[in-house]
Amino acid sequence: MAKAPKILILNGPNLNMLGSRQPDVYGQESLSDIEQSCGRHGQSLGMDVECRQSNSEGQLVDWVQAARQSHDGLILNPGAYSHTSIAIMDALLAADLPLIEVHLSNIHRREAFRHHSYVSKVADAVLCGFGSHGYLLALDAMARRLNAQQET
Ligand code: CA2
Repeated sequence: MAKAPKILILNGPNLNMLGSRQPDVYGQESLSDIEQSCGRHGQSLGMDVECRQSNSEGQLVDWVQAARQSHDGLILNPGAYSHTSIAIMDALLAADLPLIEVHLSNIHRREAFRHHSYVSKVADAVLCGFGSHGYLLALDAMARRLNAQQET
């Protein structure tokens, strides 16, 4: 039997506060609720899901760099760093892993400064506006992508 693909889900700054404030924008669930659903959903798809969160840009860069050796795919909600971080974009380019960017909110319906994402420039796909369900959709898409890769 083939080994379960390892997927790293990274969440950026302030996403540790989910569920505590702005539920109208980001939903009622805590990050821990979302991470548990992702673990269960990943398992149902035959994938091994690991979740981490950091408020620090450098920490996210370090994790992306290391993921090249340890993981088969990345799902990333870079939070506000989406709109500012060339460093995270460069790390993602170097990691060269299947990458899906997720945003809870529809960033295109919000302030103009949220409309541009450096991460979208290097992501294979972008999901936004689905709330926490976006992470599960990203896992579905990642499973499909990795299965297709295995068949070639
Ligand atoms: O919609 C998303 O997922 C965002 O990545 C969330 C970021 C925002 O800067 C991006 O433009 C879009 C902000 C996350 C802040 O999360 C909070 C959660 C609860 C209370 C306060 C902030």
